[in-house]
Amino acid sequence: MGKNVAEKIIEKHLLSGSMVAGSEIGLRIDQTLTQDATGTMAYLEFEAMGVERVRTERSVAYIDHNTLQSGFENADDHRYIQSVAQKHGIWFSRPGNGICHQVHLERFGVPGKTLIGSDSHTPTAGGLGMLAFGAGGLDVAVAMGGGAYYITMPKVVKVELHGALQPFVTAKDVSLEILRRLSVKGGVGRIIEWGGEGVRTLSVPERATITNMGTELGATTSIFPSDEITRAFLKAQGREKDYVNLEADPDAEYEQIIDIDLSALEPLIACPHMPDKVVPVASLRGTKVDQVCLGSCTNSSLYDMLKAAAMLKGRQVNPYVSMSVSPGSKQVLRMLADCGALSDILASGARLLECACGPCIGMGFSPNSGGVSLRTFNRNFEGRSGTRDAKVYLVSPETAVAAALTGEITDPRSLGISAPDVCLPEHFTVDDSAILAPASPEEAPGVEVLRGPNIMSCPAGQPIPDSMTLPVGLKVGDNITTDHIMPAGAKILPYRSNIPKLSAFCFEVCDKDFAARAKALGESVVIGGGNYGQGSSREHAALVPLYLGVRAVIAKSFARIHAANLINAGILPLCFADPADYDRLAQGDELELCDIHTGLVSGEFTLRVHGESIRLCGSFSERQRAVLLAGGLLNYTREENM
Ligand code: MIC
Ligand code: SF4
Repeated sequence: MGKNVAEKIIEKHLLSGSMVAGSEIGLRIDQTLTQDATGTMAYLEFEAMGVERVRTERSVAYIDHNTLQSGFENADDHRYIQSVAQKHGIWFSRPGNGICHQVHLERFGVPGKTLIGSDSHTPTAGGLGMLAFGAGGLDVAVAMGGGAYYITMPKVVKVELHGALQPFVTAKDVSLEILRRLSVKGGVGRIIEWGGEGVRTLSVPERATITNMGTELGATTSIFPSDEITRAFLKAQGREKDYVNLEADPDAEYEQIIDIDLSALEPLIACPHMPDKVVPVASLRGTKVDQVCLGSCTNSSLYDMLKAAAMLKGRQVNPYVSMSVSPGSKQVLRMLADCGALSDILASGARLLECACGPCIGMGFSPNSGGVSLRTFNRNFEGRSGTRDAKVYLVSPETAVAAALTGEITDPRSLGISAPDVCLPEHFTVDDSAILAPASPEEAPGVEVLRGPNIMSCPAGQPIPDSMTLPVGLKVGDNITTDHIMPAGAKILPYRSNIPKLSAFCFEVCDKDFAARAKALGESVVIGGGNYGQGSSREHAALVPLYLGVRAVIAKSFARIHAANLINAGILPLCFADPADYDRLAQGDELELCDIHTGLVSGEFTLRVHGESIRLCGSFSERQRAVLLAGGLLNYTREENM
């Protein structure tokens, strides 16, 4: 039987398990990446494992999330990451060099290889035909140490693309269309493999926009084939030697095939506060806009920036709109400058921000009170922008610029101007001077790892006991994101390396008193709805609750990376056997969980509350059981190595 692209890569990297959907597989990981907001923890964990030098083919540490340095904390984090990278064989991308996913695509991604990154948008590299996963920092640390990365073998869904995009309709609209159809839960347990004749009409940056937002579908990862277009991109980056052809066999099988006719798409927009609340841009025509942001790992490529620059050229941003532009990398920025497009952007009145995540994670440029912000980003969760009552919409660069020019939501096709006609260059300007090589194995022992006073060790997990009596510390609803559990933004991000400090903000968006209450309770349980923990890969959304004494989370269902992070932290994630039982629990209830160890094997658990029983379930692999019983992955890995 023929194989699809995902299966071909998995088969080559399979260390344990078999490629049967639903069973646990262990994968050999060729490359890893980290960014600064999750990186300090990942490297502290790596150090705790006691491995001298990374065992991957390539590991890269990026600084891109918190580059504000509004205090010593981040500067200390950057210095720590730089020194730990140098010592342990990791490449270091300096602050200002760009957003990890954009730079990785340009300089390091290799078709057919595996990559895990401590950032949920790591699947961006799937635009190059790489099998790339977002993961918790601890999983990345283990992979750097040469350990396998474990996932549940996903089902593979094919999206068959037909036709070609019409003027002003973009790859971002393809992402929004699939979100409109499948929702933020539609990709859970699935790999989205893009194929069909329409693939040939999409450049690598466009493909990367699409694989990037597969994360918002909850997909395990997303991938494109590697073809002549991939070769041309790699060649233009001076990396043609990294090219391999990778396509699905003609008789490859898929769980499901979804058809999208690219020629039939129109400009789309995701409304507040979920990426799947998608409607046609035209349907919101005339809505007043306060702010427009161009950038993020979804839409900050040279291609996106050149299109925006062409539309802005000779025109002025509306006086009531504040527009920011954050190019994805130093390469993009330099090339914009060299060809004059940067001058067109600046002359229009747009503000240039650093090549970093910036406003996407609330690091500055927050909207005004109740403001409407149109962003080319991938997430519009409540409060993420830094302004609680802001209304954030997600759009393509073309739709963003149309709104910046008119001051209101505008279908770019109605502007009466011709669509930008942009070709990718034959050669990108390659300058890797901001990427520092690690010390040689001979020099490494002499490198001192530099730590600052804000860098605290990570909290230790406790082995899961056979029975627990726990009060419900908090009950939340459906689609709770990691931005709810552990918010980010300019005020909080500086404490990513300081869990005690960070803990004061846990669940702040849902319940300001949670942190103090959890501390007072000592140990507690959180009750969640469906798709609990969607969004970011930040393991802080598990480590901070662990620090606050959360021993278990009981939800209708979990997002993949967050469930893995809970297990890695030694917190028990359980589901309601009957989701309707969610309504039977309330904050303050005293829950009794018995025979947990038997339940870990059988997958069935019984909860006693108010003298009644509620059935819970959780299917754990043998390895996950051992991790929970050891009190988390760090303890487990230490025990394994002893
Ligand atoms: C995000 O987009 O939410 C982040 C910030 O990039 C996170 C990582 C983090 O929280 O540090 C992600 O997507 O994993
Ligand atoms: Fe950075 Fe935003 Fe991309 Fe996360 S989604 S990596 S914050 S640009």
